[in-house]
Amino acid sequence: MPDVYVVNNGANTLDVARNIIDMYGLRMRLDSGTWGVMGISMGYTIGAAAVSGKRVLAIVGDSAFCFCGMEIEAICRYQLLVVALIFDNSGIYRGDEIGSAPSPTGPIRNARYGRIIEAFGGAGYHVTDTPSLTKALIDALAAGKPALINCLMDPMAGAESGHLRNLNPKSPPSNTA
Ligand SMILES: Cc1ncc(C[n+]2csc(CCOP(=O)(O)OP(=O)(O)O)c2C)c(N)n1
Repeated sequence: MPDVYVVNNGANTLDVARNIIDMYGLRMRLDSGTWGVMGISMGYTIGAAAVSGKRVLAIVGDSAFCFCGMEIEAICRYQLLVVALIFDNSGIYRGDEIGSAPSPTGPIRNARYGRIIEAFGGAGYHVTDTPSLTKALIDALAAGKPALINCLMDPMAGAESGHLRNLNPKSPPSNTA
């Protein structure tokens, strides 16, 4: 997508998008950098849209969005050319096992994030498969007004990001001799 800024935040959502989405211009892809700090996405998005006047596509995990989602109000107030695309697996890395009790740290299951932007006059989409995601994205980018696409995913999609546990210090073996 030449001429569209991409902002990216999340864990798997960040890792995968980083690897597969091409960049067509210098500094047209903004993300949280090495340590993946959550909550930067809507601020970076507003900055990129306000300064450049160009369209901005923010691709974010549902947890990442929850850190800063109310900025959608500012995006609508200033009528910025922003499309927020939420990859909603109802979890951090991944959602809960089907049938299990909801984890206290994972975002709410089956949320309707599209309704947040509708409250402020933007366009909300709710999609559950690839063809409807493609159509919503094309329509939203063409519409020239703030939009939010909630892409509901399989909660089992995803893995621990970065395998950071491999880097944690390990206790020495206990000396029982
Ligand atoms: C400020 C801050 N708090 C907490 C974390 C820990 N953290 C790492 S990834 C993540 C959320 C990832 O879930 P999501 O955004 O839904 O992306 P997914 O992996 O599901 O695609 C959190 C809370 C962090 N990186 N930054």
